[in-house]
Amino acid sequence: MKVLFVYTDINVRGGALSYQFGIGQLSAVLKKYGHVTRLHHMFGKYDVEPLRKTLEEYQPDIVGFHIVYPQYRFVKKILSDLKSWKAFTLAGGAHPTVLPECIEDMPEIEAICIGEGEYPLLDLANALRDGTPTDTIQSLWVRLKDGTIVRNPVRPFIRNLDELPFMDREICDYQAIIDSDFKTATFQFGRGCPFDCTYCSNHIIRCRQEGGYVRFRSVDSCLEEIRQVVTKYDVKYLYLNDDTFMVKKAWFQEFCDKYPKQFSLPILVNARPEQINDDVCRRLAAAHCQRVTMGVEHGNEKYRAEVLHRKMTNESIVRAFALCKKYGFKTKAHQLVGLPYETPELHRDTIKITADIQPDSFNLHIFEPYPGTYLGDICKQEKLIDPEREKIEFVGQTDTVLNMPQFPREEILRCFRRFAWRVYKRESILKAIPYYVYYSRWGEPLIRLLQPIKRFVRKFAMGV
Ligand code: B12
Ligand code: SF4
Repeated sequence: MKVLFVYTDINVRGGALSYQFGIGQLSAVLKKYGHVTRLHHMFGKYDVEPLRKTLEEYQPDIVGFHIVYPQYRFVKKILSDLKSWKAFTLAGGAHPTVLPECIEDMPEIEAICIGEGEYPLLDLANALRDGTPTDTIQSLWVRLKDGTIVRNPVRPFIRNLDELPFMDREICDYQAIIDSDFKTATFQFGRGCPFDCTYCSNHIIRCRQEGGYVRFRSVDSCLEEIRQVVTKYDVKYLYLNDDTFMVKKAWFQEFCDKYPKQFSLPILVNARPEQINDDVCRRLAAAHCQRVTMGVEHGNEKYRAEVLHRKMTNESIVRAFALCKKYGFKTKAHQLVGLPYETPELHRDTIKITADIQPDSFNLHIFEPYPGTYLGDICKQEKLIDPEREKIEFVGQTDTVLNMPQFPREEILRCFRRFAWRVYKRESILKAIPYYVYYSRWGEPLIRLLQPIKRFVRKFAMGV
């Protein structure tokens, strides 16, 4: 069977191309069992014409959309703009997993996949090839001809990730993706996260399937995947994009022991501040770690614990960043503003903690409520979402859809734009200025304009 994946990446901040691990994994499984795959990546601005051409030329048997909530509106637009769909059309990804009822709003779609899609999609491709029923496949909700929806049970999480082939990176121009992010290849060695942050979808995704959610490939298999990627592509950095790289201690230790014996490329990792200690840093240093990214998200301890369910002290955050710096790692922080119940006074605590930790770089996001998540549902119940603003298209996480009298939109935008200045002005004016421009209203167009020299801009602003 010929399968076409559609990955929409529209109005995403920063201008770097991205590799969708889910599609890479699905494609590898399909190919292993004799099916043929192709990817259509709609990047930047919405334009359906190239996809129309691909459909005419490729004539797929199956079209599979990957959907995250911020991209959902574009997928719906594609479905209605292209009207008649000859192929079996389905969707999977975080949004259909969290909110499978979205199938009701996509009449052109024949099925949605809840949770991991490797085996459901393989079963579907095999069933279409063999002419067997497609409406009894586990993990798929399937729309019948009369419009009724069959809700099949969802299969458990895949227990052993090593049984999956390595992700298919040939489905896209993978070298272009590496080049667009400063020669960085990304890897996802595990799945799942044990924490319950209320703004994130993990706490729902975890409940959709039975079995253990947090899993990793074996270290040897990860090293083999790295070897294949660095042999084939021109790579300078490896970004190990797992939500929580250090969550399984024994795995983490084995990786840090074995990696430097085989590779010398710097690695970039994600962590939670409470996971950082001397032992972890020593191991990371041995494994050529160059940067540690940590979510701080909010600077007010009580607010962070009660509203975001991130129960860590400010002291542990400050200590974690200081320790990383001591070991010579670059640090990056993720922060949020414009959250439910937040006030400008509470946001000042986020400025304060970021100024205290002085990360080499940071990402400040304006909170976006994802339906079905704990915080997304609170926004809905408390009618915080402005229906008019929800219709507007804007670059992700640079504006708000919330209408909160205690923290009006204009104030959220002001906080967003001035954050970098407030954080860096005392320590480094040279850093404060480019960041200030980046977070200003001209930041996004300027980034696109500066694409050819962005490596130098980054070196100047972040020192990496
Ligand atoms: C790595 C990652 C990224 C990377 C990689 C890009 C990508 N799209 O994967 C980067 C940093 C670029 C990124 C960007 C964004 N991300 Co992100 N990301 C993740 C993360 C941490 C892991 C995803 C992953 O790779 N998992 C492993 C792979 C194997 O699983 P998977 O992608 O889910 O795919 C499996 C199933 O979903 C299913 N499946 C997926 N697609 C399809 C299609 C078909 C046809 C079928 C049958 C099945 C199927 O089968 C796959 C294999 O089992 C998740 C958190 C999480 N736990 O999911 C957030 C997450 C997916 N991201 C999220 C968001 C919002 C974004 C951004 C919009 C952020 C922004 N504002 O810029 C962008 C959107 C980019 C885009 N166009 O999709 C949200 C989605 C929320 C939601 N409810 O929809 C998540 C869940 C995190 C969160 N905060 O809740 N992201
Ligand atoms: S630690 Fe990160 S990935 Fe895990 S639940 Fe929190 S925000 Fe989501």
